[in-house]
Amino acid sequence: MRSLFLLPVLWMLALSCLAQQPSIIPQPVSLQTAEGHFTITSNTVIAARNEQDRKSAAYLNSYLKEVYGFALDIDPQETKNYIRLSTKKFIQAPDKDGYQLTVDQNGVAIEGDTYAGTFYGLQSLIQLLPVQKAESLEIPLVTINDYPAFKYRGMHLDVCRHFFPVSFVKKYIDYIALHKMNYFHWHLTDDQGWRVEIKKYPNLTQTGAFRNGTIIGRYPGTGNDNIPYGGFYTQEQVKEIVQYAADRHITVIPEIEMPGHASAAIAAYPWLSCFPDEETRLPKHPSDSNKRAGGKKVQESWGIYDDVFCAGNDSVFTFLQDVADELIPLFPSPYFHVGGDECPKSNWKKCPRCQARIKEFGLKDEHELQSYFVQRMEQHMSRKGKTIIGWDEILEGGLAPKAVVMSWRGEEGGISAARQGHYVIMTPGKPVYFDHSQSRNEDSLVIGGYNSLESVYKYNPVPKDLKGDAEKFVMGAQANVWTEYMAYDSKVEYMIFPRMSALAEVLWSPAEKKDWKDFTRRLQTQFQRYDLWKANSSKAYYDVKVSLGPATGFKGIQLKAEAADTIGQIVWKEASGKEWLYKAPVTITKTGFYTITYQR
Ligand code: TNX
Repeated sequence: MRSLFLLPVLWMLALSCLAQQPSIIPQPVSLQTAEGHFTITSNTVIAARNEQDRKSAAYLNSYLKEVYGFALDIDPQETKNYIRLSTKKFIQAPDKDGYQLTVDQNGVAIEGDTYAGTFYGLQSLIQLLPVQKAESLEIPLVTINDYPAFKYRGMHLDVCRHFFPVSFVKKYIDYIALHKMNYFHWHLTDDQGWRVEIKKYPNLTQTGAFRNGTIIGRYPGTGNDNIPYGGFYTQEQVKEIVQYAADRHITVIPEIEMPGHASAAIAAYPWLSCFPDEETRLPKHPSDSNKRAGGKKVQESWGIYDDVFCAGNDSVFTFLQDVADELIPLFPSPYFHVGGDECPKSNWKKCPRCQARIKEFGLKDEHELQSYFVQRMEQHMSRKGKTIIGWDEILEGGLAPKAVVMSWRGEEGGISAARQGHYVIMTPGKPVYFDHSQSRNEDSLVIGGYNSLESVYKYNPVPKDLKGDAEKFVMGAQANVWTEYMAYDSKVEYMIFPRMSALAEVLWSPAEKKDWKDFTRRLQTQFQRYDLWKANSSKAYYDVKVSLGPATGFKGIQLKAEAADTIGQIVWKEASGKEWLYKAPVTITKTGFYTITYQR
């Protein structure tokens, strides 16, 4: 009898211990807690001695102001009640961007190995703060030693299928920073819109940035909304965004798609096509706009289109080099993404100039012509000091000598490139395409496929087959966010959260520290942080999966309910109002109305 009383008490004790554990995502390499706490109030002072550390101080202030409604003074002399930011500058492990964070009764000390390291320390401090708005912010006493597992921790955003304003791009960059990630891959051109101002070719944005309408519903769609749609970033806005990212230790990689996904550019300058006089071929389905009449058009539906950049016309290369030459000074990134994916070869097969090029260079086929295309662009980029990145199709027909490969059609492309001594970034559709569903149940409109939070968490960017020397060529991984079905900001947030938090841990935390169960514990706080940031998020993690089968002896049906984690409980409710905690499959013998919910 006594043990029955004891059990609930022990359970509560266990819960209160859990509550004191910090919930930092990604999990630091080492974290020790001590009894007690330090309290940040508006009297706390940020001590920062040099300009870079003062920039981090300003960042912290902008976060505090936005979330908690107050900012702190900055004074290098402070010895009590301080948050001290100091960068040791390349003392420990210069290539690691590590940091040490100590909270004691006197204050917070963050020591970065590099300025980025100090900034990451600040991100951990931010995650020690309470998740409710308050004027005095109590944080636990901790000692953290931390550095990232992978050098490339990226997020991609397609701004072509749908356009996102500067304000949201900045917010997205903030989300990247809050996850200690360091690359933003900006997909700037595609069939449905050219989104960056190029002064030498004004039509790219005058014409190419706008379409006459957009497909309604999931491809092939139920119609076309016939509403003009578009937008682009001026070069001034690009500079502003790149600077905003740099202040957060994030590198922006621009992507200009070639040779495929070129309809918007071709609509602006038809001579970029193999067949300038041919009108844009439209998909034969309901999403065709009825406003179309002749000529080249920016596409209004999703998919892959045959009208691509002509590989036999030297002016096309001059054009693309001019575009690159205007963009290169705006992007300090060592990398420039040239696309390379999904380029149909049908036009090249029919085009006399492309065929002449194949003959002239003794190329085997159109795949080698694509390889010629990419290599020619690589030579130009490398003269300008840039390393190119391409989707894994750039392997077909031979890789350009120094190209970095983004492996998206699974991991094979990445494995093969690494074995050839090329650096690779892993972005396999499964599990890091965040345009795929997070739920097995009905979700909002999304591209097919199911990438659960758990599958993202369990992902390892270094494939099992890649052992030994080749392993070092895996720079890291990235989630891709294609926006065919994300027309507004909160939908993007819904699709990335919480999966982005899982990816951050994949890329930052050492493999031996990864622990799904503990992640789900910290996730509860992370959901509150999304709320604090006023960011939308998917709650698919709490989905209850229901399956039905015949009951024993075929007497009624048996209903089995499963939930992904052990933090909450499944509650079964009947129409009569009677409810109980679901423990085991239930046999239903009568028609009725049952509600099954998941409660924390
Ligand atoms: C493939 S991934 C594409 C994109 C689409 C995406 C939809 C890649 C390099 N190309 O153009 O938006 O699928 O999931």
